[in-house]
Amino acid sequence: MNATFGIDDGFIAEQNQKAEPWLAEDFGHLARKLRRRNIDIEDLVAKAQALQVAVPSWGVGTGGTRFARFPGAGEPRNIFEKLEDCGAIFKLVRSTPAVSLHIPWDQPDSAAQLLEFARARGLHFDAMNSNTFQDQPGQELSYKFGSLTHPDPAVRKQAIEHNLECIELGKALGSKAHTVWIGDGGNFPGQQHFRMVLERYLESMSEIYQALPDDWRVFIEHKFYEPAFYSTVINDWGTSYYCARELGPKAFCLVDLGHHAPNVNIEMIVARLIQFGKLAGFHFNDSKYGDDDLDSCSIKPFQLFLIFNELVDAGLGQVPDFDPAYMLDQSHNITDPIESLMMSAVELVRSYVQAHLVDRHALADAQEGCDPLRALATLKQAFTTDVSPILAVARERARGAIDPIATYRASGYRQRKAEERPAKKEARASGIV
Ligand code: LRH
Ligand code: MN
Repeated sequence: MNATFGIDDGFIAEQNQKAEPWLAEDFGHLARKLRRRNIDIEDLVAKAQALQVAVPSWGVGTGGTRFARFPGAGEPRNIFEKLEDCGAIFKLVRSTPAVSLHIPWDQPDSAAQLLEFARARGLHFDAMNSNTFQDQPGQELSYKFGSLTHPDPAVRKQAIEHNLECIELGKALGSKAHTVWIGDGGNFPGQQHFRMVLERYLESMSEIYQALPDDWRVFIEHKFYEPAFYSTVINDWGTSYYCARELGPKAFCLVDLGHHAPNVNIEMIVARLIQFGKLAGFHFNDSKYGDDDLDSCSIKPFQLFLIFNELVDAGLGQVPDFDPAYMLDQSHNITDPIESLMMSAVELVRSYVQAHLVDRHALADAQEGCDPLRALATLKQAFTTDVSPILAVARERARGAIDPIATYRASGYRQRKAEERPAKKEARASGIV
């Protein structure tokens, strides 16, 4: 692969110089404010640097809806160009060293070559993702009426084998987890026997479970609807939890924030899955209506803070084997995906650091003292604390950008990629998908 443009540390340091004076002032001021709360700001910088988030390989290309997709300039055309963009994001925000692959979208010719390419950019591979919600060219049997729960055992076998291939590839790439999301369900009352299809799901998943190496985990991802619009086999956390328990200690429940009906109390679902020892981790995004896959923290920032409040409380409470996977799963239809992913990664770290600002003694006091307003005020004090200087210092000390978006735009990365990656002629749309 011939040399391509990349953002170098020198350029980032140069851009940071402009911002250092005001950052030092803001950081000093915040340090004094937090000291009054007996909080050492350096502890929070360390926390900010500790949070690691995985970027979805499918998130660096422009997303779309069934109505249209408006490709941007310099779209990545293959997994290597996707990793290049993930590398640029990591260079600037320093909290995204992991990439989650989706198979077969990212199927490499050589796993070793892909691993080397990733490592050269400081990247490693997080959970693998299988795909039995689309039919691939040349695929023998269709997933039109389901995959792991399809009435035809041959289709279920085909879907199981695909998942086993994903795990084999993941082993070669150093991944330690496999995410299974299936769109199986029905569009009509009577189309599926609800109890039968769940039995079939467990039968199929137990074959996938058996193939897991000892140090791997399988993540079950529930979703309340879409692509099925009447019933979905794995539709909520309760069904996911039941299946994870039935499958065994290596099975866990993945919470994609957009996979819940509006106004569902997701932070309480997180607390339950933590308590039951079955929280796999997250696909972070935001939404207003359905599975909108909007940028994390763009619609409901307080909800994201409340979720991290549960995670930090569990972490401080030394909940055994508490090791949730943090992944973004977003679709960027109108923004530069790199900018959206950087801003989302920054907002996850922000919510995590703010959750460490919660005065847990005061909160417990208010809870046990039946003082709801004081409890809310204790959370709000943390949520309304502007921790931006901490996040910027954490990035800068890790040779990242104080202002990732401004530095990215100043680098001209997107324009350079537009030159390096001439756009493929898009076929004329022939109707809505
Ligand atoms: C399903 C989902 C799943 C992925 C896909 C790209 O809505 O969240 O995690 O496989 O999006
Ligand atoms: Mn998801």
